[in-house]
Amino acid sequence: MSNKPRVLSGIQPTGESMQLGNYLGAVQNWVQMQDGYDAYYCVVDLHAITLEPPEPEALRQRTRIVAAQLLAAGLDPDRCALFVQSHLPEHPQLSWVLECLTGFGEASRMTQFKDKSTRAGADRQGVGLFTYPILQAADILLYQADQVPIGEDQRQHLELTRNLAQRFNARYGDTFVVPEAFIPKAAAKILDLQDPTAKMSKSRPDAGTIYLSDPASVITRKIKRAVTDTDGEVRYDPEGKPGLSNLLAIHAALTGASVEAVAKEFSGQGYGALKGAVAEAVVAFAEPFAARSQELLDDPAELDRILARGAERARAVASVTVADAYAKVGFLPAAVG
Ligand code: ATP
Ligand code: LTN
Repeated sequence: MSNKPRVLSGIQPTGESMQLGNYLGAVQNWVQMQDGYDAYYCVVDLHAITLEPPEPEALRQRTRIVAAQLLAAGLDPDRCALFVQSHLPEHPQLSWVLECLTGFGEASRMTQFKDKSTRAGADRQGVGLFTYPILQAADILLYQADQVPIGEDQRQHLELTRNLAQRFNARYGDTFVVPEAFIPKAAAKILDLQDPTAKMSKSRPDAGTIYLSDPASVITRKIKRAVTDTDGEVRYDPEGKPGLSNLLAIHAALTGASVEAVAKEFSGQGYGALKGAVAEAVVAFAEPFAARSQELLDDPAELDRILARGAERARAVASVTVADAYAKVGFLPAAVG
């Protein structure tokens, strides 16, 4: 067993591709953290049926697509456990116990639940959307994760996770590591290109979202049409100039530069020059990424083997945590024999 700190994170198999915000806000850090950490990464398919459930065949395909894209982004199955949430019954097993420790009001305060249920119409929503953050807490606590690389929109869910870990530990004795959010600086919230008051998301209109499977011409068009402002000055100012600052953040996150350095490089040039450079940087990443993803998808048997191996490694950790938590709660152990 490794004595490195643990990292766990998850991504939903919603949509036909990851969007740029997923990569810059979260997945880029997943890739980097494979080295210093004992790393567990999960395609959270149980979470993907909390809104309008997809067609079964589409869900299977999307799960493979996200897995292939994570590998194309740089996850290495020899250096991390990449697995599918539904392959481990331990996730809902722990989730149930945590649900019983969560206050109704506490769950009601989750802003993502409020946003998503408002968008879909509250009375059409299943209970799963409400309990979703508690399942997320189980995903994290099962692996005793020290760090959870996520975008800004997940901060509140991580806070709930920490509270549940502390509550369980206080009631039943030390059981769970209390995890910390690992949120990048400039790329924590990549904004919608058409509406820079909202985060880029798979569930928003296409024109403002860059899918990593978009062809080069589509990526370039979306960036050239990104909403900015009219004062013409290139300056990093997320409050006053959200659209322009978003473009600077995208460029910085892809090239490894700071937003200030990018702003300096383009100051005095028009927005057109910056947009051209951002489009070039995104295309330079997305083109080889899409080709590699497709190669991996062309061999679904190998992909499934990688996921089976990941699930096996995940189970070795998750089953120990569930057994410990269930014993502490007082569930009678099943007798052997
Ligand atoms: P949906 O739009 O369907 O709600 P999503 O695009 O937000 O999905 P998730 O699978 O829910 O994607 O998120 C995966 C990871 O990507 C999370 O850590 C999340 O915080 C991060 N993320 C998502 N959108 C952005 C964004 N616009 N900027 C930065 N990080 C993001
Ligand atoms: N709720 C997250 C996805 C998610 C997750 C996790 C992220 C589910 N389980 C565990 C980090 C750790 C979302 O909507 N982006």
